[in-house]
Amino acid sequence: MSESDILRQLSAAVEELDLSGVVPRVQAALDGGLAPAKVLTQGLSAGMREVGKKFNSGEMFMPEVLVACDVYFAGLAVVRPLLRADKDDHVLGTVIMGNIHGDVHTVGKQVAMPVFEASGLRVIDLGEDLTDEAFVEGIRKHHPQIVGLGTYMTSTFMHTKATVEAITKAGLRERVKIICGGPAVDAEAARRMGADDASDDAWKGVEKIRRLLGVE
Ligand code: B12
Repeated sequence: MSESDILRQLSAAVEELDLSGVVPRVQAALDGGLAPAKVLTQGLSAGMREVGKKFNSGEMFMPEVLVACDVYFAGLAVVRPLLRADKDDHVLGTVIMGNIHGDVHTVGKQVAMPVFEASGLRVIDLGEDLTDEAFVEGIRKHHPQIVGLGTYMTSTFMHTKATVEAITKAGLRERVKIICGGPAVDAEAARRMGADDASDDAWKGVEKIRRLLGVE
């Protein structure tokens, strides 16, 4: 089987909600010599991206999206330890990720984090429904170059301003770039609220983070 056929099979496992088939497929791809990063970005994540498109167009419904996430995570569990070993020598930078106060949507963050990891970023998950102070503490503790704000509702996206102000007040704003993520974000509005950028797509988010880090 060609490499592109194997990658298509991995993507299909996620799209077809093949929970029992995904791990053997991932293992076979790795045993066959496919790079772990490729298995994730061009296989499993490509499938998850299709699921997102189908959800937005009404071809798939939320219960199916949640099963697709389970399939994705089952495959990811096999690949993730190998990626960490792969990437230790050439980490692009550290990202701390967390959901802004009042937001408990977890799926988007859980999809975005491995996409970021696969692109060479070290990712630290601070959690959900975080106070502004938790982001300030996260910066002090982990020394990230990037702060990823998970904002999945308009109300929590609008809270960006307060979170950025807290980071500024703590004297930490110059040390980090701030990017918002979620379905309701807008880059212009994010900048007006003091952040640096925003993305409603993890893969485009990686490009934006690379630009913020100055590594085109
Ligand atoms: C599943 C879901 C829930 C689940 C969450 C389960 C869970 N554990 O996550 C439950 C049922 C709990 C829930 C609750 C609520 N929800 Co809800 N929910 C959704 C739904 C249907 C899907 C979200 C999702 O998982 N999408 C799939 C993921 C993969 O997409 P994503 O989040 O956009 O993530 C992608 C990118 O944004 C990016 N990304 C994600 N994070 C980050 C971070 C960074 C830094 C970057 C760069 C990129 C990035 O990467 C991902 C892949 O590309 C959306 C509808 C929608 N179309 O989005 C509503 C939605 C987000 N919910 C909404 C609402 C209003 C609520 C509730 C208030 C409902 C209610 N009345 O009770 C509560 C509030 C809960 C709270 N306090 O947070 C609204 C928000 C509307 C708005 N604009 O304000 C939406 C848009 C539905 C709607 N159309 O009304 N919800």
